[in-house]
Formats: sequence, C-alpha cells, structure tokens
Amino acid sequence: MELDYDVIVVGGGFGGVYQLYNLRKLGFSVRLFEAGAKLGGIWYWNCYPGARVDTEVPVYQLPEAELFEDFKWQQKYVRATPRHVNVKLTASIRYPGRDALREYFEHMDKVWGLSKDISYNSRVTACEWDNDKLRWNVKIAQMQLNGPTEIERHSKSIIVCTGFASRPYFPPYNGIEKYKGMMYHTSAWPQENISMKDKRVAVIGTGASGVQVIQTIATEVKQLTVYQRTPNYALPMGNNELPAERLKYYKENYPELMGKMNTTFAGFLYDFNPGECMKATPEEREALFEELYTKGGLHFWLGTYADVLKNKEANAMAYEFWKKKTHARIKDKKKAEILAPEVPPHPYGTKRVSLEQNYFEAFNDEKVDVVPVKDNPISNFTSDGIITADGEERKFDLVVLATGFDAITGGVTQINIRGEDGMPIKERWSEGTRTYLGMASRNYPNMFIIYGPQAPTAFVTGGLNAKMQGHWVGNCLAYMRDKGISKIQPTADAEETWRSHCEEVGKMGLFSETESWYFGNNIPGKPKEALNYMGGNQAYKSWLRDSEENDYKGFEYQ
Ligand code: N01
Repeated sequence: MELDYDVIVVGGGFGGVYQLYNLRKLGFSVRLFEAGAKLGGIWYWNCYPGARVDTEVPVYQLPEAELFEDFKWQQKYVRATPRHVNVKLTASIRYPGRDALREYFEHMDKVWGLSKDISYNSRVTACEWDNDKLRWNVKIAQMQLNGPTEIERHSKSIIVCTGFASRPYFPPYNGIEKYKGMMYHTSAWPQENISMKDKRVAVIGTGASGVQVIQTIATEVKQLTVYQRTPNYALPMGNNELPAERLKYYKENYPELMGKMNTTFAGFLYDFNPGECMKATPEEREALFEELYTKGGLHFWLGTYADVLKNKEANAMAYEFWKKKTHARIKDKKKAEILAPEVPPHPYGTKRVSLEQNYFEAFNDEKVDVVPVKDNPISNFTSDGIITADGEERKFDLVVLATGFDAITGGVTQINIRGEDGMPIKERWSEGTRTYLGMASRNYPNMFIIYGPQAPTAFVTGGLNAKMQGHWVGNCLAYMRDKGISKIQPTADAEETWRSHCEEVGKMGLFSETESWYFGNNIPGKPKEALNYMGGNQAYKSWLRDSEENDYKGFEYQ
C-alpha cells in the first residue's frame, strides 16, 4: 500500500490537536493539515471584537494535567478601582478572551512539539476513498506567495476535525453585492484590528457572536444599529480576575476536577439541580433562580432545575425571572420589549444561551438602537446600507454579519468527501445525516469525525469532547492495527439505530419546539433533524464503551 501517512487529520482546533498528540503517542505516523496560519481552529478565525469563551477556567482546556502546569490564562485586563480609575494590568481571567486562547494553542504546541507534523495554510478540499488501494486520496490547496498550489497525499485513515462552526452562513440578501462599505462575517474577520471610531455600524444577528461584538464596540462607534430577528436570553457572564490563590487551587486539584467534569451532563463542574421547579415553593424557586443568576455564567441554564427545559410551566417561570432581571437593566421601555419581550418567542434556554457583559446596558446609549426584523425583515442592500421591508433605509460604513453557521454538518460537507461508491457525503446526507456514534459514516471507510453531527458536540465542553472522542478513535485505530484490519465502517443497522436514538432523545424536552441551528433550522433547505446527541455525556460514553468493549460492535471490518 503506497501511503504517505497512517492518518491525515483535518483541522487544528482542540479536536485535531488531541488527535495529533494521541495518535503519535500510539505510534502512528500522522500529518495535520490546517487552513489557517496558526493553530486554534475557531479561535484563529473568529477574531471579531470581543471574542471570548463562555466556559470558565479550568474547564475550557484539553484535560491533560501537563498542559495546565505552567499556563496561567493571563491577558490584558482593565480593573476599575474604588476611585473609578481604570487600571490596565495583565491578569489571569475566569473567561479568557481570544488572545489568551490563541496563546494556549501556542503553549500546547510548545509542550507537545506539534508543529513539526502540521502543514499550515493548507486547506483540505477533497478526500476520495480508493477501494483498490484501501486508502484515502486527499487533495490539499496550499497557499503560497504566488497563489494556491494543489498537492495530493495518501493515508489509510482520515479524521475530520473541522469543528461545528467552520462554515459561515451568509444570508442571500438582495443587492448585497452593491453595498460599497466594509462588510465582514464574524468568523472571517480580518486578523488585524478594524477601528470602529467614527463609524456607523450595523450588526445583523444576536447569537453569541453578535452579543459579543455589540457589547464590545458600542462605546467606540459613532452609531450602532442592531438588526435582531430573535432576542437572545443572554445571562451575565460575571467575568473577572482569577485570583492567584484560586488558580493555584485549580492546578493542585486538577486531577479531581477532571474527574468531576467526566461525570456531569455537559462536562462542566456543576450539573442540573436535583430538585424540581414544579414541586418547589415560590420562595424556594425564587431563591434558587436568584442564586444561580447572581453566580453568573451558564448556571441559570445548565445548573437550574432540569424540568425548566422539559416542562412548559416551569420554563415560563424561568423566562419570567430572566425577563424581570433584564428589563431592570434597560431604560427605554420600547427597547426592553424588543430585547426581552413580554411573550417569549421561544421557550427559555432552548436556543443557545449566551453570556454577556453589559450587553443590555449598551442599549441605554442613545446611539445604540435595535431594529426587530422578524416581522419587518431586511429586504435588500443598497450601495450605502440596508433597507427593511417597511421601506426604511439606514446607511452604514461597516456591516457586521453575525449570522451564524451551517452548523455541525457544514464543516464536513464543505469538503468534497467521496466514499466507496463515489457519492459525495453532502449528497448522502442531503435528506438526513447518517452516522454511528457521530463519528463514522457508512460508505466512508476509515473516516472518523470529531465534534460533528449526532455526537454531544454543542452540549459538551470542547476540550473534554476532543479527548473523549479522540481517545475512542485512537483505540479503534490501534485495534485495527493489532488485528490487521484494513477497512472499517458502521453497519447500516447500527447507523439506523443511532439516528433513531438521536431523534428520539432530541424530541425529549422543549428544545425541538424551537427553530435553531441545533436542528438545522437556520439554513434554508437543510433537513430538520437532531444534529446533536442530546442525552448527555454519561449516556454517550456508555454507547462508546459498549462498542469498544465488544470488538467495535456496530462496525463491519475486513
Ligand atoms: O451564530 P448563531 P453565532 N436575518 O446562529 C441571525 C458558538 N459561539 O455565530 O436566531 C436576520 O447563534 C439569527 O437569528 P435567528 C456558540 O455555540 C460561542 O452567534 O436565527 N438575522 C441569530 O440571531 C454559538 O451558539 C461563543 O432568528 C439573521 C444570528 O443571526 C454558536 O457558536 C462565541 C438572519 C446567528 O446566531 C453560533 O453563534 C461565538 C437573517 N437572514 C460563537 N440569518 C462563545 O464561546 C441569521 N440571523 C462566547
């Protein structure tokens, strides 16, 4: 068999980094191809103002103790002193920003010596399975000074680690090509900073990216108009310095903390409250809501009563609490009704809840406005700006498209992956995604997917998932090597069982009642399906174990 490598890894975010580290350790020859100029994945591309993770230190990192030993999660930080003087300092921070995250990737590179096995500026464009030679032929477009060149490499296996948010969504607005001002999608933001000073800026979209851009640029711009289709039930992040003592405690107790993360639903250090909202007294309920909201972070979402996300009445109580808190922060009643409506447009917490830092207060500034576009959508662009269906034109120097992604499947289907029968995976999945355990798909032998569809993906912390799935893939490849297996893929029955199970779990609770990227609803024409495995990490891990401990049950091999 003519091979360049045992394994080609596509993408250098958390998923790809863990694969490279683990597979080398297991004795495989591996090459990682990364489209960006550096490691980081989404943290390389999403350099919009205010990009920041919404999972706290020490949870958002690859759970390997040696990586944490010398890393402090420091970044530039502005502290307001009691005399209201802003002091700039470098400090460890609870929710690191994108610069600190990029530094973390550099740190991993240094500790593990990754770059010698990575090709940067190298975008994998096509992967074709060669059934005679039992290998993948992988085409890579490499950016050179004189333009892109295409190379081809061959490996026994490929691991697609493109992440769940690597294919941006650009709404097909009429006349968008006529617009003469600056326009950027948050995930394709220029690496160099853009000055917002004296600019009239529009932000379209109020998901996690939109919220972060808006709150960050609001004070700097000349004027800011936010086009909001759906309000974001954002919660206070409560970001602040991570005291040295606390960091020391995390480092000293990291093995136990990793153990704890391994037992919870989504990989956090906390879980849903064991009580029931519907059984609590109004006083108990209010006290718990208050405690969780005040704690900051995602506690009031993934740490509240579990029935809030399952029972409509319980859900309405949580919404009412959130609305009351949010209204108290917005001075203008009209804006408050747009940002936190009296009647919730969807149940609380069934779209991704974002964490914010003075997001709602930003709208108290007269130069910041919000235009609801659910019933009055953007009808077209002009050379100067945007017109809504009511005919009102607003002019801008910069338009920020915070319009999200062809999430979860888009990173895989944007590569021309053709399997045994030559069918592109995009076509095979066009009427519904088919995988087993969210990591392998029939007809695409020796291909594994990390952080992809029908896996915990958007319901698990990134680093933990990279290790959980990465470990399983590494063991599977080692098993193949030990047993002399040249080709492995799921059976049709296993795929069907897994798909039905994902659908069944996805219909539990209130999530499927809401249109969101969790179900593919944000992309016109995309089939509505449970794109995540929503049964939690513990249930997912028991499926992984069951397959691994039973000679890769659900797979056929030769
Ligand atoms: O994308 P989104 P995102 N006209 O899809 C709106 C992770 N992340 O980049 O809700 C008008 O959530 C759309 O409206 P609607 C995180 O998991 C994490 O913000 O579809 N509006 C929505 O408001 C996150 O959930 C972090 O009605 C249009 C917005 O655009 C995921 O990535 C930071 C429209 C898209 O929001 C994606 O977040 C950033 C149209 N035609 C991202 N089309 C952190 O860790 C779309 N919209 C903090």
